[in-house]
Amino acid sequence: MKTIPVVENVLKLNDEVALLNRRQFTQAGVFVVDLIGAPGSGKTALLEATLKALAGRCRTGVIVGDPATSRDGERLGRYCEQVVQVNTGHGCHLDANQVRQAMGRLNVTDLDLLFIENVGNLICPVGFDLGQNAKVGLFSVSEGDDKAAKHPHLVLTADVLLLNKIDLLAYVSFSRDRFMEDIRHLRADAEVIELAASKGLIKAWIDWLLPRCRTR
Ligand SMILES: Nc1nc2c(ncn2[C@@H]2O[C@H](COP(=O)(O)OP(=O)(O)OP(=O)(O)O)[C@@H](O)[C@H]2O)c(=O)[nH]1
Ligand SMILES: [Mg+2]
Ligand SMILES: [Zn+2]
Repeated sequence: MKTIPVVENVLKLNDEVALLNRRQFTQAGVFVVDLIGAPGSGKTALLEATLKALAGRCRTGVIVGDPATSRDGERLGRYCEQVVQVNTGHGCHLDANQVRQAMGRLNVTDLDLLFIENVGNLICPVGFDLGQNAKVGLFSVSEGDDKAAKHPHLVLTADVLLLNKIDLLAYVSFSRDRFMEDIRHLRADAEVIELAASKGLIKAWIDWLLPRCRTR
């Protein structure tokens, strides 16, 4: 009987390109953060506040993925010279090759810290290695307190979890206890930082970031 070839690892090519990206980032001495969160959870707001807070302390760049528009790139370009927008069209995540192409438009050797704002989605961005040093999972209180439990792969693989929009806690039915209990159930050692990005309440996040990047 004829043997049908089976492709066992569809992510193999992605992983090979991610390895090249990681090597280049390491050589350049840049710390790379892959920021993953649902649409509207506040990824760009967090990066706006972060770039503002790090100005003069750390040389920053951003690769930002969205299906369409360069709106986030324009928002972030106000705070940082090196910004590249990637439009993914029908694609609901960034892959290592898109990041590699974007890297070609940046001077990574001039950066200490590179943020990758992934496409708003809590599912497949988690599975695509981009060559990052840290994967950051962003949730927000307006999405509901069940999102960590529903997206265990992000909780299990993120280096740190962020809970944004805590200024809205009084206005939405979000149980912080239930959210934390779900996370602890999946992973007792998970680190969770609370933020209100659009209000500039991001100090604990900056304290997490700074020791990880080379500062001037
Ligand atoms: N109240 C409040 N609103 C926030 C906060 N952070 C972000 N927002 C608002 O949430 C909305 C979405 O924020 P964005 O930063 O565009 O979200 P995003 O995750 O980048 O969205 P996509 O790129 O479209 O996936 C905007 O209206 C922000 O002003 C916060 O901490 N508190
Ligand atoms: Mg955004
Ligand atoms: Zn996808």
